[in-house]
Amino acid sequence: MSTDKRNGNPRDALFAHPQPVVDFAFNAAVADVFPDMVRRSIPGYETIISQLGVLARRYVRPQTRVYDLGCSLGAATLSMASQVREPGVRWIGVDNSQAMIDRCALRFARHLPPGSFTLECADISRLSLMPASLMVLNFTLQFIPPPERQALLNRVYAALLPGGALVLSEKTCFADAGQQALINELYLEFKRANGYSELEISQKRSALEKVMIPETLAIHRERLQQAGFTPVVCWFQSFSFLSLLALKAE
Ligand code: GEK
Repeated sequence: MSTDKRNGNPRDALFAHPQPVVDFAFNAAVADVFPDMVRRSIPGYETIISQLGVLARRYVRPQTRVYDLGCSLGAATLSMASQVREPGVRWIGVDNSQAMIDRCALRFARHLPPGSFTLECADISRLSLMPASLMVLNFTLQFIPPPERQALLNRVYAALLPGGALVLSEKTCFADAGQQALINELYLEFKRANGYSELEISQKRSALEKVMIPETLAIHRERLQQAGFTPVVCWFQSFSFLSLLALKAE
């Protein structure tokens, strides 16, 4: 397996050879190349991860929980934990991929104080959430079937403490066909610029088609408002990838 010369991460070549279309799954092969895959596939990923530390400084309260829902290898939590100075914070990572949780556990054990974190292999749409000051859905809601999204956001809102926050990052789509086509083109260039071949791009797109369902910014805003969040602010956007900060009143 080749590695990225800059950081030694195994390089994502999962779709480099012709293969039958199979729905994308977060299995061990994906988990092994995930840092490289996510950096080369999500424009602005590294910026969002580092800025999550800044948002966490503002919203994490002493002696409270912080949930990282769909935590993968825990990059969001590690960034937040590196910035938060409040005492007694409990970091909770949840993912329904055992391969991700196993690798995340090794990282948390290396970088977080013993006893400060919990990792759970579970489906976040069926998880009971405890009170928390901050919740993060960093590119996870897009993998939840759309009819289940409102109920999940309602539960996130209900579990947040007054003054708490949700950070919701998503790949979105545009209602206007012309804007959608333009953004698609630019995103293709981003993938090519990051070394993905036409074959890799098209095979990955087919694998994700039924698994990852982007929606418009308007739909996300409406759902968050319906859950009770106000205000809902878009604090980051790169092409169709954006991140929203949604607050629960004091
Ligand atoms: C990061 N947040 O690096 N329940 C729990 N986890 C789920 C579910 C579910 N129902 N569906 C998908 N996942 C991370 C990146 S990746 C984004 C998140 C991407 C998990 C899935 O196993 C995967 O680890 C994660 O959500 C999505 O900040 O790969 O585009």
